Amino acid sequence: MPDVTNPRPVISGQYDVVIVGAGFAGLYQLHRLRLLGMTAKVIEAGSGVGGTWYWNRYPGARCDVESMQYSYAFSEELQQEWQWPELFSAQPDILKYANHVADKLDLRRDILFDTRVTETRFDETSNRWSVRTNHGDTFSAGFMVMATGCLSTARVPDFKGLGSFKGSTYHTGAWPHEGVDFSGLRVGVIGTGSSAIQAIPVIAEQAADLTVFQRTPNFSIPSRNGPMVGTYERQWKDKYPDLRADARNTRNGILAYPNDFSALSVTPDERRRIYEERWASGGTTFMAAFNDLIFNQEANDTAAEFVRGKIREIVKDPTIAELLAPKDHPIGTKRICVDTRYFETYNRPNVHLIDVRSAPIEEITPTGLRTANAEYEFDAIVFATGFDAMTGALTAIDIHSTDRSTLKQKWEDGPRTYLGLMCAHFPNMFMVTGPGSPSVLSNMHVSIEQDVNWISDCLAYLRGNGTARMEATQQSEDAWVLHGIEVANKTLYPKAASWYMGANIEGKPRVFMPYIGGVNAYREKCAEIAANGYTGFRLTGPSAVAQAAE
Ligand code: N01
Repeated sequence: MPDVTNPRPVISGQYDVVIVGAGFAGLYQLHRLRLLGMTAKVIEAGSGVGGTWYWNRYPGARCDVESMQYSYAFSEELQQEWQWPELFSAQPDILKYANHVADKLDLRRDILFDTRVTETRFDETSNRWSVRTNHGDTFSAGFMVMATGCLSTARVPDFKGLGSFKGSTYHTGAWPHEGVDFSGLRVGVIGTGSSAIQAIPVIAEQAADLTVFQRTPNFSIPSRNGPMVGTYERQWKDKYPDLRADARNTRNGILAYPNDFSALSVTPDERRRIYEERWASGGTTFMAAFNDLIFNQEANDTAAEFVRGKIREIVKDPTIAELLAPKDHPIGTKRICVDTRYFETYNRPNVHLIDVRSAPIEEITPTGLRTANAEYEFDAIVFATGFDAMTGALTAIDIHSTDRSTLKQKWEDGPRTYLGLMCAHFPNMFMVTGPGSPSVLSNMHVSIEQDVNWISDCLAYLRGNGTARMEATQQSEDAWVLHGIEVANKTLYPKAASWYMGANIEGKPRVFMPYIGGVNAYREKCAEIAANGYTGFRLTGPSAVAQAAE
């Protein structure tokens, strides 16, 4: 259906590749295709580039991978010229960077903004995709690259009375671009995930009164953010290519200087010393204190208890401290959070914590919300309730397979892919950081470059070999899904009701979605498959790219 709220002339066109999304994945993919001399159109729902950093503008939004690592590595010129103002970058600085890259590489001329892809169909005769948008546009492309992001479908739970609230409501993942002034307001925040943990300390400073509704407490480590230190920046820039290569060969794509020994192999005093050291240096590298924290419950318990102890030290009210101390999942198995004075915020007189595990939210009311225990009045409610993660953006599009089902139907029992890059019965459709790839368990920039490079090399190979059609075989997909489950089951991750498992959405299948075998192992596997002529994929027909270029 054409978008009648925002009409514009309908557009059509033929391209070698249609890319969906202009976040860091889509931008780099466009750049790589241009270098290959292929024609491409990027279709982007937002009015600007940046993906997740375009939408997530909530107060305090910041990346918890440090700035020197959370950036593109493909251009030495770019990584030398760009200067990050802080050790961990704030959302406006990351968005500025995305815009700088788009301008520097002159990418905007091939991006169609304010447009959503709604439906795609593969024509088996021409081996081309037809792509439709919410404006009624139609594009034909030899290949599609879905650069739709892993956390791009903001989700508000289906609360009774939603919409009845007379005040303002916000979702952290779709924040107003003009910002929000909470001064003097009574604010309710629902959720205590990464977004809430960043937003709460900032909102608390502005609002007259802030009430946080917590269902599951989260482990959070102080970021120790600060201004970029010149000597530190220099250390990185002097050795960027080597350090980037080292990062690619780690489990998470982040240089975290892990200790390669068990938490149980040292004395309690030594263990505490190591945890104190990691706590003092801050950030997600806390989990690299020992090599078995995600594999061994007993080892994990030592880290979890250390962090619970810190929460009890920081939070003055022992009842609140106990509510904030996570006990229902191993540390790190729900995405570990990184904060700036999060736990300290609960010592403020204008901040209140309500446990909605014991007394769930029953209804949003015209004046606020009601839990099983009490009624609360607000001027504004912030939904920090997360995303339909990993699959939501893809299943929102009617992507039709060659066997008459849609991707949404195929993934009814959980996502199924080969390497997170392709699916059986969806020829010529690649995904960047798709489910079944390390994606959200890694530095996204590292995984994006890995996937985009692999896809681009693959497209060049197909063109060079006169191949029109490529798809994952059912057998290779089944084997990869099984392998993903086996690897996940060797860790403690499946023990948590996390969004990695689809557990944040009622009715979503409980399947561990990202690949936890490690960025390094995944990278090797992908390289080996390509080197062997794309084993596990079926390659057929005359070149679609050549046809498109004619
Ligand atoms: O979302 P979440 P997020 N009643 O799903 C709660 C990345 N990120 O936007 O845990 C009451 O983690 C829900 O409770 P529970 C990062 O990968 C990165 O915070 O399901 N509460 C939870 O507390 C992150 O993991 C950065 O019991 C309800 C919260 O809402 C991911 O994005 C910064 C509820 C949702 O937390 C998502 O983070 C921010 C209900 N009915 C985000 N439904 C950085 O790089 C849900 N909740 C720093």
